Amino acid sequence: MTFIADFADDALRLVEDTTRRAGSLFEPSLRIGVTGLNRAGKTVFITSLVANLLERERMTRLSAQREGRIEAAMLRPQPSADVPRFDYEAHLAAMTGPNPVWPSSTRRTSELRLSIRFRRTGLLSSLSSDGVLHLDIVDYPGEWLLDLPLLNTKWEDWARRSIEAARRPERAAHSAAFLAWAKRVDGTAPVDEATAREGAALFAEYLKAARGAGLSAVSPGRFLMPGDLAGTPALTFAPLPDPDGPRGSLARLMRDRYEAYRRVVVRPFFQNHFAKVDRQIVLIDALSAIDAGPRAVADLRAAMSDILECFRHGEKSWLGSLMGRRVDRLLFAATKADHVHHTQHDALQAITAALVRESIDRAAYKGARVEALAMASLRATVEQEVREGGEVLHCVRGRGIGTGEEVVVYPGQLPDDPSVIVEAARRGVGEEGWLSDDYGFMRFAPPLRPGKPGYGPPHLRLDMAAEFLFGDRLA
Ligand SMILES: Nc1nc2c(ncn2[C@@H]2O[C@H](COP(=O)(O)OP(=O)(O)O)[C@@H](O)[C@H]2O)c(=O)[nH]1
Ligand SMILES: [Mg+2]
Repeated sequence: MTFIADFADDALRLVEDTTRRAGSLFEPSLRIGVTGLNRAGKTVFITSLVANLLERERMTRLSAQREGRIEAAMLRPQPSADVPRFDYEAHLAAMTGPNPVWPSSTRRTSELRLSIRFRRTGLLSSLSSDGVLHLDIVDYPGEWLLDLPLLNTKWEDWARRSIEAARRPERAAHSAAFLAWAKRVDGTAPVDEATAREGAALFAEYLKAARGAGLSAVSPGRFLMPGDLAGTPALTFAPLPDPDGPRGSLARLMRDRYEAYRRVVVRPFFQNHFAKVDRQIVLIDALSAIDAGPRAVADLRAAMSDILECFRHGEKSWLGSLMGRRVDRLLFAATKADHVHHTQHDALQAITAALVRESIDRAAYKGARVEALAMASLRATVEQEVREGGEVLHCVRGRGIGTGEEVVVYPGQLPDDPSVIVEAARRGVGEEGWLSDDYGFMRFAPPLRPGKPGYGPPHLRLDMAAEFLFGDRLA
């Protein structure tokens, strides 16, 4: 009986494999990972990208669209049975309804399949049939990517480094309560669950506060984004200044749980989700970091370099065995560029590129094609010039969140030379608040009734992101 069951199972698997292979032969699919830290703009990006691929008049920098070769695009059932569907309809309704609001925040992985039928380019195109490309768009928290180094870090090293990080000046304000706990407890004392839980809670609070204050390179990721794992033993640990202890001690319990975290959280994520991605976009809220000052920019740079590490697995044997395919295009996109006037977009893009450039150069990076872009998934502002004295201020105008009233804001001026900001970040000193005083308070509601038939939601350079991520696959 077992034999037959096994056999049936194998046969089924064989059929599945064959269909998948046949499917991929005639109708290729491309898995696009969309990531970024919480509130970087993943949900808005996916919603607007899909809406603009369904209604394509605003996508002229996507070459297949410009050349009139896209025949149809439609949402189709996704291939992964175990990942929730991205709730496209609800998010679009929120953003483009009669009283537009930003979509509600989500904290888990989700997926959506959009299939595009297009005419091929080239001499033989009249002879060959239409092409079909299935885009599988996967949304996952960037916080989880920052866990990659844990796979290769022993408990003792991780504990020591995490305590050191907590003691850094820019984190001191957030970590005091946790550090006091760490100082108070004796790791060699017998296990006491209440102490472990207290430590884990204080550790998580510190990480969340650091993140809330604009720091980016904060991990372990699930302490910020627990998903379904909140309260499990795998998330009930914290680093100790003295990480060694005998059997049955608190330090030993913490070590076992750190190991469990690596085994049941980090490894499966990289194996099951990350490893399947073909192309990746990393959304970053560079403007907020710039506004928060050099330390936040330095931290963003560190986070970007950690993220970039995840894509260099070709050079690391311990990673290579974990990862299947290899991401061959990677886009770092500074989002919410509609917060500044278009005269600033190139500067924003240059700063983003400079932040990535550093880690690429440092690592003699030979992996994916990496690019930087300044964009807005949903453009919430229009531009306005305001004369003040003899000067012209480049302002943006939009509906204030909450009130819905029109406001004109001068967001400030980014330096033309990106090295000014990158240098200040490297030294960790320099002027706080690059942007105007208004910038930190600035939040616009989505624009009123952006929809026209044939036109998706208004955006900035979203079509350039699309061209980079999959334009070549529509040829
Ligand atoms: N002005 C503007 N704001 C944006 C844009 N994209 C995202 N936002 C803002 O950023 C917030 C977080 O975006 P969301 O997509 O939910 O971030 P996620 O946590 O990465 O999924 C939104 O609620 C908006 O306030 C954009 O293109 N323009
Ligand atoms: Mg989201």
